[in-house]
Amino acid sequence: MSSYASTASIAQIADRIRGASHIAVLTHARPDGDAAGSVLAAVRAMRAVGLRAKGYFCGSVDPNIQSLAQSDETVHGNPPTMDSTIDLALLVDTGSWNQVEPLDGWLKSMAGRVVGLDHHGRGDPIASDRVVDTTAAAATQVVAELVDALGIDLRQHGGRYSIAEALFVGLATDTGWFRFESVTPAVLALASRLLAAGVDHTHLHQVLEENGRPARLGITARALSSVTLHREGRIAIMLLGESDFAATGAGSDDIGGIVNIPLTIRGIEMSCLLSEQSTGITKCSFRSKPMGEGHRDIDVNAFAAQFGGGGHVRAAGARIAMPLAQARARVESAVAALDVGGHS
Ligand SMILES: [Mn+2]
Repeated sequence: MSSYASTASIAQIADRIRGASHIAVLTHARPDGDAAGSVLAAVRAMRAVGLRAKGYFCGSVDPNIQSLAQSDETVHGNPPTMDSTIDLALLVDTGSWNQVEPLDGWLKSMAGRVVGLDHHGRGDPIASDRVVDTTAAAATQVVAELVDALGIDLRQHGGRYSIAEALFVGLATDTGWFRFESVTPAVLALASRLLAAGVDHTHLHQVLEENGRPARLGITARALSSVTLHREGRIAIMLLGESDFAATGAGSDDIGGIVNIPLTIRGIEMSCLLSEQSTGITKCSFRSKPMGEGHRDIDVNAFAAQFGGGGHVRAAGARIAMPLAQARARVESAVAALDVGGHS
């Protein structure tokens, strides 16, 4: 995992793409806004230069996110059926075998014919040629460089939505709609270009953030009523069991963002949401917030790594192959051992 870094330039990735004829664009299972936005922007850009390209999604896909794709832009399956004429795979927003598990056999069969664009600090050498830019707030920031290298206008459409809109979705969702520390002048400069290219940002916000099912209220209430505070109130843990999903009619697509709610409270610097996916698997989401000058903030990427997961300093996740009660015990003991409250 330590050698996960760029092995190629954007220009070299663009050359590999121009030299291919049929490209599969892949991302991590259960694609979020950045993963899906990266896939859709890349597919639209490749089609605009005359290549055959399609996005492949694995695991459950939030219907609001899926609604951003044209029907012929993506294939969904577990694993999806891969066309035998595909001669190059582009992997975006991940480089970890454990995030592409449904496709690992196929990806291994494509060894040497996989290129990657990512912004995560951890990963595996799945893509021999890859650009890993950990300073990018979103993978779509890296994909935007590829679109520019291919010489494609950001206003090119895949039907209802443009390349610019797909790039914006990744940039906005991975920065908490431009709130996180990862927001730099480069992020806002790209956002400015995207708005100038016609992005309807209030429409995209409505589609992605104001479009929940009523069951979301019930599952949110259950998550909040489960909160326990640890380490003198610095760390919140919330638990959702299978019975909570059954009682409220909610599914795993209905809980996005709930993990952030405890961070609205003064003094809480880390929030954990443990949700039982099915008997034997507990999905864990971890978030932290900056506590100001001189404070040694919690790195949830490092925290998640203890459970085989990862992500970013402020947002990470893991899947623990245990039922909720046992996963809770594992996370609570890791929380008890965490070095908190110090100064840098
Ligand atoms: Mn991302």
